[in-house]
Amino acid sequence: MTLSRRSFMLSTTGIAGAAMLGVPLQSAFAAKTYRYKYANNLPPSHPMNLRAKEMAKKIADETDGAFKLQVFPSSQLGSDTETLNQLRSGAVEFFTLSGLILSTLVPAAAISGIGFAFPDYDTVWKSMDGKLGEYIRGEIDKHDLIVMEKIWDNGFREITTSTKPINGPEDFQDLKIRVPVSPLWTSMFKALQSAPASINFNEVYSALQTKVVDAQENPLAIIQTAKLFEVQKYCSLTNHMWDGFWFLGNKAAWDRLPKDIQAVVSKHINEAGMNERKDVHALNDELQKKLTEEGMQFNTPDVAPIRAQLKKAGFYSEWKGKFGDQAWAILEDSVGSLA
Ligand code: X2X
Repeated sequence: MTLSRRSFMLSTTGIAGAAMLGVPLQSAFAAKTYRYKYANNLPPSHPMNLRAKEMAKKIADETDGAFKLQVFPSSQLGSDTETLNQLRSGAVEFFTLSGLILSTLVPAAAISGIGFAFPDYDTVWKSMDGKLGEYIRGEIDKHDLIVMEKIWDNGFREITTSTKPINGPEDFQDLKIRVPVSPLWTSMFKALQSAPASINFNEVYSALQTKVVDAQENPLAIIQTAKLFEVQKYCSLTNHMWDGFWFLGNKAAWDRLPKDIQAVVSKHINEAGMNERKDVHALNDELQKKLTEEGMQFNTPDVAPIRAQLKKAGFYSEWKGKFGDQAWAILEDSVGSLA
């Protein structure tokens, strides 16, 4: 068969015909190839990056090389604040970001980070895959960004310090604690009467090492993979907040992709997110033992008085006012009453 005849057959018989004729399936995708960047703030060994690498390979395979995703872990392209700007300008096409940090652009995205809102993972996934997540994604959509349906897990956050365990509300007093760059985080730790400092994640290790701050809070999977145990002694299991990463894309870059490529890309990103959730959950269950071996000392404080302090300080009523009654009702429908 001559080349011209083959391409004639391809255009008239379509994909199924091409496959029967043994013509490579890549012809089903656009002749153009796309190379997109995906940035995140976590170490290469975190499940987020292990799953991202796997997903990039699956996408390249399934598009016969038409779509190549380059993964940039560890804030290689800049801090979260900088990368969010690059995502908006299109310098970076994809970025995973905590809803609380995204709230500097999309205020409603912080609502899932309200202190002690989620009692357990069941409630997290029911809410984030349900009405609450749908509401937040709707707000993100208004901002020239696209967002994948499945939020990736960061986890329930625990407090580490170099100075003392957190046993109750009094131990938060004047605590020099690093928090991500986000009004909700700062507000929560101010309500606990700490002295929070907003620092992007790429500077957390050195901020702890040089004692710019004495404490930070993150899920165990991060304390382990970012080696924060090297510069922190105590870990208090407060589970004070659940946090997840929205998988965001630059809207113009997304709209440039042919529909068939979009479908393959979003399928694999969402699938990888579901797998990452399982990985993180498993890690957070098993890491206490490993981190103890690394020299960390664990304790499990009673969180009721800590939560009571947040209420007393007006934290919940202040944020209910900021998010508005409608959004707050969606949150309480999902997680139960926060009054
Ligand atoms: O900055 C953090 O602490 C981190 C890694 O958990 C987030 O991205 C919110």
